[in-house]
Amino acid sequence: MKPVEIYTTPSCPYCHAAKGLLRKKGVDFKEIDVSADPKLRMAMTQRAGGRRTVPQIFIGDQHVGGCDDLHALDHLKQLDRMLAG
Ligand SMILES: N[C@@H](CCC(=O)N[C@@H](CS)C(=O)NCC(=O)O)C(=O)O
Repeated sequence: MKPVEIYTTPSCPYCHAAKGLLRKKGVDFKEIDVSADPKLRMAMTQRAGGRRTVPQIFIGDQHVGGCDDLHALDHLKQLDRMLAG
């Protein structure tokens, strides 16, 4: 299983939905809370190719995108393959 990282803020419903999907799949992830650290949020934006919203999700080195992107990959049956590597 590839490492999964998710940048979040505590009050973000999209972040909770994305984490819920990962948990439902039994996927461990590293959560990076950017709510109190503008520098961390800037680093997230740079890593995410300019995207500023949370969540931003990475599987291994691959940028997945946000919550909608994660669910879309799952609907397309591509998420499990990406997670497995
Ligand atoms: N379509 C995006 C929506 C993400 C979104 O709108 N996130 C909100 C927080 S719930 C956000 O980051 N808003 C801008 C901000 O907080 O600065 C996704 O699926 O991830």
